[in-house]
Amino acid sequence: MPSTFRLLYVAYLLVLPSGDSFRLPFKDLLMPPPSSRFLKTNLNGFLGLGNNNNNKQEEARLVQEVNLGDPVVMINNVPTVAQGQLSTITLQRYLSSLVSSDESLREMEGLMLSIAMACKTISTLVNRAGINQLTGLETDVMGTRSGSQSGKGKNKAKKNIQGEDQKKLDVLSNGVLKNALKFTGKLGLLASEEEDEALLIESALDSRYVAVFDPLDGSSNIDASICTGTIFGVLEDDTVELKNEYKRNNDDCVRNADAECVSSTEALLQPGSQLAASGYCMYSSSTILVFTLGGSHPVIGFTLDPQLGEFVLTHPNMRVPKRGTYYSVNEGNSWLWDASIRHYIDKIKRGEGETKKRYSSRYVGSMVGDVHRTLLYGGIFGNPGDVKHRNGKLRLVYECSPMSFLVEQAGGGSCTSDGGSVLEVVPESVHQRSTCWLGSIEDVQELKSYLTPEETN
Ligand code: FBP
Repeated sequence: MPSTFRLLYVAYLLVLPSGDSFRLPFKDLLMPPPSSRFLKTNLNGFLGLGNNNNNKQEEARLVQEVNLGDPVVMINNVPTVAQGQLSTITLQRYLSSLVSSDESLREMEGLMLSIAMACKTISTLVNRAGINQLTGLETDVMGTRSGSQSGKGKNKAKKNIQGEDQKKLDVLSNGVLKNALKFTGKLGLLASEEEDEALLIESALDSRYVAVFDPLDGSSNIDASICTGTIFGVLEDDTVELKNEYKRNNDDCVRNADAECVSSTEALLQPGSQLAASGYCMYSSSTILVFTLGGSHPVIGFTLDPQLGEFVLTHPNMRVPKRGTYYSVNEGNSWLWDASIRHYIDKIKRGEGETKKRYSSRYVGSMVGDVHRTLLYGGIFGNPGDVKHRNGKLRLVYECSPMSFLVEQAGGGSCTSDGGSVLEVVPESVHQRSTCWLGSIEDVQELKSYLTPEETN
């Protein structure tokens, strides 16, 4: 903000005779010593820190003015915020700067803004869950909750296709994100953890993209207000021709060149390496949206400024530290794990791994929370699978693939429990499960040396 403007603004604060609370600061000035508080409250507003209620609109107007005006300074596709300068780069401003230098990203801009809007809404729903009685299980229309004091047990919790109880917020978040994506008109197919079948959007069949998402990951933690998140992935749709033929035939079996029957939801069953974008939004002490557009684009993070209601750039170029000192896995299942995995975790716990440092355990039980911490601090997160659940608990299409794509784009690594690449697994169904490890590149390589000793020795 130009210095003349600053001076004008301070003058504006000092001489304003209006009847609103600005009198307060003026009054404050007259009564030293709270002058520092006056400076703090108002200059904070001036600098966009904004904890002086009256300055909010003024602040939003100022930031908005800046947002629309100046192009974002990008260095190697990474938006730069000058040292000490507060970020006034909102998600909207960042995306419009990207599009101004690469028109082919225009559709992705629209998609990302809709995803962000949905995440803002879900963030509010999650934050106010207790206040709005949105905690607890989704029940059937009869409305009596199973096991409730009333004892009318007929009604039972609704379950998704994986047989998991659906939380009220699972269903609500699913509705919010599904509609936000549908209304972009840029997606012909959607797959969600909370939808039994893939959703074909007739009005946008020949769209360039399809999307996959877990609307509220870690929802088993929601009633305890522990962090949860939304996970999403966007894929290019290489089956537009097929889907148009499907529309013509009105039959779900369309023959491809090899006369094989190809379902109209084929575009959703692509390996993670084909993702055009992926990310998550974490609902915790802050609401943070982290995503990548792949290619030469960074992994980038925006924090929701509750005052501006805008996602503001806070993590311009997220890189996973090469090595960490944390492991994040549900050790409650360790007795069911393969020996190689038990051996690896045992070694790093005792400080007998490659670094000879003892690793500490950190496990929230919400993939988004555990992956976000791993992205920032390094180390390794895993859902390894075990003798009871060979393929683990996580879903390949809308949990493992989008998160592995993101972590690898940030310089980290990922693998399955047999040491293979998560991103090369070709899904056979939308809800198939997969084992999944991801984190610091050196930690993932060390793990792989236990999983596939023959390859690494
Ligand atoms: P959903 O809520 O989307 O079903 O999430 C699955 C999840 O809660 C992940 O967030 C988490 O990493 C994992 O399951 C926890 O699994 P476990 O109960 O085996 O520790």
